[in-house]
Amino acid sequence: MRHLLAALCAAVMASPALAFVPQDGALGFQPAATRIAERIHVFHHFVLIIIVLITLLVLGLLLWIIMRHNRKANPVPKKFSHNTLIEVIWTVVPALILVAIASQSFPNLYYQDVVPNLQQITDKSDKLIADGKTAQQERFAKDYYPEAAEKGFVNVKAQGNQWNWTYTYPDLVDDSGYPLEFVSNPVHVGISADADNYAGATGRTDFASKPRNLGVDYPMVIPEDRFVRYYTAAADVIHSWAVPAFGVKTDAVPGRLNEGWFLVEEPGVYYGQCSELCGVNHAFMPIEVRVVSQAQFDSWAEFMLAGDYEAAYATVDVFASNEQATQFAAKQ
Ligand SMILES: [Cu+2]
Repeated sequence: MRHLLAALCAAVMASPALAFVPQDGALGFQPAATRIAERIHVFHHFVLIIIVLITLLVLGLLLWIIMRHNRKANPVPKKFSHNTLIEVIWTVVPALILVAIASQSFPNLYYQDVVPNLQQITDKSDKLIADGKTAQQERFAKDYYPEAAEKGFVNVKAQGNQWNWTYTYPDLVDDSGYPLEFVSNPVHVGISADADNYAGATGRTDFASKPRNLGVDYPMVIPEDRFVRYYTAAADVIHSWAVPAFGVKTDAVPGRLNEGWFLVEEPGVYYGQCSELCGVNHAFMPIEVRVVSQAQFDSWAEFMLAGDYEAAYATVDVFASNEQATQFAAKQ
């Protein structure tokens, strides 16, 4: 038993990366890797409870009417058509339910939609600490990460193309002043055997091990514990940049720049897909995001700017877990 445990530990320690991918036969969401996704999951569970209760109530009413008010059980029906009390109830109660749902939904919408003002976060956190409001500060920090706010944004633009993504890092510029920009291509298009063919052309050995129709050759890379402000744009038709574990999905519209934000605490490989029907290869423009330590991110950026994509990829191939809890589902 001890040997088995040791072997298991070794296998876990040696695993190159935590991968957040859809599981065969799984139910529910992928684990939440951001506070945005956590809040979406909590809201989902809240609404699910309401839906179940309403469905049970309607089912109960139906059964009651079928049993008690059929022709056999109730041969002489009463002939009234109005009941003020019941009409007030079935108007007011649904309205209150909607108000309850909105009260949970609107703060979440605002939270994910509005890119936070980092200076305000730092100021507010400092003020709460200065005022001795520790509990309040902790609650605030859970949503707004004051420590990360001090480090500023990492900016990334994701441009949808028929059918791949171009990632641009406007803050990472080479000696000539050009920002880091590269194309992220799928390693499978359709059947999985394609990966081997594609790998043969590039000399890469890891393509076949990537999850089918989710892996890319050069992923988007971001540092852990940093506010990421992402922009979406499109070169041709409408695409949508979406990563389920981040709780993020933003349309990429030609001629328009959309924006959003997220912050990931747990290093790992996170997968998503284009989520707006964009043409014949819509199913084959996957999104792969690697969240790594700041040091790894910096050396990745250096290699990418120097044009050595393979060396850059090697720096983000393996990384350690921060053991950050992800909510509501088991990690792979
Ligand atoms: Cu697309």
